Amino acid sequence: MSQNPTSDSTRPVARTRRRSQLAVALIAGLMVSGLGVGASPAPRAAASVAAEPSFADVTDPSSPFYTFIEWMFQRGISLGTAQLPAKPLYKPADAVSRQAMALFMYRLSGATFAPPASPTFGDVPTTSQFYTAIEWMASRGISAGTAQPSGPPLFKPSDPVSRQAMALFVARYAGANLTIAPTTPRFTDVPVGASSAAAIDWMFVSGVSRGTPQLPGLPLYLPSDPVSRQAMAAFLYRVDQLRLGPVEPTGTPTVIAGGLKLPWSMVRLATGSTLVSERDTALIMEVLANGTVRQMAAVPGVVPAGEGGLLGLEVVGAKLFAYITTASDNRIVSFDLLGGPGTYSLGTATPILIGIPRANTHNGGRIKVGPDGMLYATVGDVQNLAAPQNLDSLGGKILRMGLDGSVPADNPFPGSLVYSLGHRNPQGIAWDSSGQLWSTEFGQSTWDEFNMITPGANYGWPTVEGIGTNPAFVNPRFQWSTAAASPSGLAFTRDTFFVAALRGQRVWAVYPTAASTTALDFYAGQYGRIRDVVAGPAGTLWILTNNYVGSGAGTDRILQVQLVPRPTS
Ligand SMILES: [Ca+2]
Repeated sequence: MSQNPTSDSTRPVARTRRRSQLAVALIAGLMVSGLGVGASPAPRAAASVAAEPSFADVTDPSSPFYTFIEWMFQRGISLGTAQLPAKPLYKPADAVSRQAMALFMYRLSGATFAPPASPTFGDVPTTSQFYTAIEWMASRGISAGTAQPSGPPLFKPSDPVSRQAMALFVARYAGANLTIAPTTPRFTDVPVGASSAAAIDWMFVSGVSRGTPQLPGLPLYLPSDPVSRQAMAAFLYRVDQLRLGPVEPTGTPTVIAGGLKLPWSMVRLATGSTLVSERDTALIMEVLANGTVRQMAAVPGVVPAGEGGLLGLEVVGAKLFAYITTASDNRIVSFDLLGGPGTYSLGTATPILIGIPRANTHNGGRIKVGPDGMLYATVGDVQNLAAPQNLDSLGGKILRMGLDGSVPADNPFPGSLVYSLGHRNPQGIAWDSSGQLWSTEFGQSTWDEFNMITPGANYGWPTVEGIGTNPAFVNPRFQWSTAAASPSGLAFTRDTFFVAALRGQRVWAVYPTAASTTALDFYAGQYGRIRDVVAGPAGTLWILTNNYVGSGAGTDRILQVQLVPRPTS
């Protein structure tokens, strides 16, 4: 072990010393190059700097790591090695041991964790001073250790942490989707097929590490090198910033796939494939991880007309659900999802909910499974103004059902699929991190709505459009002019809602709080009409366009955009 974490483990964590209590000095424009961490955007949130250095061996405020190491101290993540009565030592150039890293990440998480009575790892007994932190790593799925032919896995607590292992640990900690392999190398020394390539790619796109510049050419990541304690400070600081609240799109989107015809909904699968519905062709297209698009299946029974056709898709395990317009109704059908990437196909259709009214417009059509495992569907008023306020009609509602179409016993109206009523044409639903459901809804000619959905609540249509004064109806938490929005798909990722705007031809980022809701628009007019948005790989956002006209090759695309923390004011 090349550093002494004893005091890191035994001294109390300074939980009360949070950044809000600290004198703030923003260190802007930090450039860290040639030191294994790499150039990165300047910190977006203010890092604090104490009146005098906290460590005896990190005293130069102009050092590229000074801010991050001070942050480690102020945040209570590392108090260094005690040198009483002198200041502690941080030992910035030392390698980080795996047990110290476990402790740092555990403290960063702010979690309180009760470790199991029996050890998970063969080399970390309950008597280890790092036992709680290392068991927390295991419980969070951040590290499963090294499997042994017999007996429990080994954690190897004294080993140094390699930069590639670090990438995997922090990406898992941050909740990055690591199932999709990168297709573009970011670093000279990390080929796309490399072990940990997805995690290292996430380090790049999230801005946690941009490697060591090698001009000209791609930077180096140095995956096998040990992580120094100063680099660890920078990594954890940036990871912490990623988790610090809302984000916004930045930069020019990249094209993931093209050739689509009026796509309506997309579902990203854990296998790396993405399934996309095309409204008028009634085809489900499979977008492979490398961007190749193949026709996966034609959904039977779809009769496209006006705004109806093959609309929402959802996948749960090996079941695919589709919201479709037929000759006689809108309905939700399920299929077995067969095969795998490149060979996906559908089994026989099983209708799980028939008789949803249909019309030329206002068909709703979004379906998603919620955190409660139930299937939710948005249904428009189907041009029948009596439907939204009539509990016996499925029109103008958000519905909640079991995966077989059954009525959950805890729905707000006994025996009814109705979850909320008084909607005009809701086409977007998403749940925030607390499990609260939100929805986007097309207004008639004045106000589009962003609603927080409460079971059994009435959202006012057709009596009220947008924010009104009738206490019988729940007001939207935000409203747009229909010219600026006409909102369809809704996604929630990284503490931020994203709204796909059709007529508005842009992506809205929405930030609701208890006190007020703000919204910012991005890419207005640049990519045409936007139908859907979903969380993309590595903390990105995917955007689905809706512009195809005519009978030639498809012109709609899936775009990927980076998300960065919103600037703090
Ligand atoms: Ca309303």
